[in-house]
Amino acid sequence: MTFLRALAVGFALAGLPLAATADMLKTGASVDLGPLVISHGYARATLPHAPVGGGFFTVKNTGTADDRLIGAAAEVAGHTEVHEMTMDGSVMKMRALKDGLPIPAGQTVELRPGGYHVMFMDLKAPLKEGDTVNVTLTFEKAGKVVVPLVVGAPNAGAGGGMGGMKMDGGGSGAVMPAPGMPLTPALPDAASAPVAG
Ligand SMILES: [Cu+2]
Repeated sequence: MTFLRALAVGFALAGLPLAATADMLKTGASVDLGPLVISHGYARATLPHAPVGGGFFTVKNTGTADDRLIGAAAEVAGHTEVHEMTMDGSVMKMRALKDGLPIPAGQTVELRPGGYHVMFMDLKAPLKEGDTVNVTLTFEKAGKVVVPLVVGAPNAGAGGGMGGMKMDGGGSGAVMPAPGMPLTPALPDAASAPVAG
């Protein structure tokens, strides 16, 4: 394995963008739920035996009342959580939003790599590029809706976000190491590779 190839593999494992892929990003159909419009749904393909995967979409609240995303579920996962990812210095951290994700009236909230996302935990099977994953979202006021997420490349959605570029490269599926699944085996340099943006 050449160094460049090894580096590429390392980047893929780390969820870092190899190249701008925004133009190729396929997303699911828009879904209406009362005053909410949920669109641009996609997920990232996962490696075999990867325990977790990330899902992303945009929620527009066209109403006059605030709402809140309080839950998510998918058949592909043992359980699904709504997460927030933030940068603590150069370290990516994420946590479950115990009080849900606010969707303020008149505003649009984007779930994207490096930011808010739904996290599929205890995956029953890998998320395969080209497949569609249906995620059931529960909103505090609007209720439940099924949203299709088109599975893209492992780095789908990287590098094309609007604003908040410093968070790009946050492969949500890659920052929750599981036992026996090193993120960047034998690639110490990958850990310090610059984050795009
Ligand atoms: Cu997460």
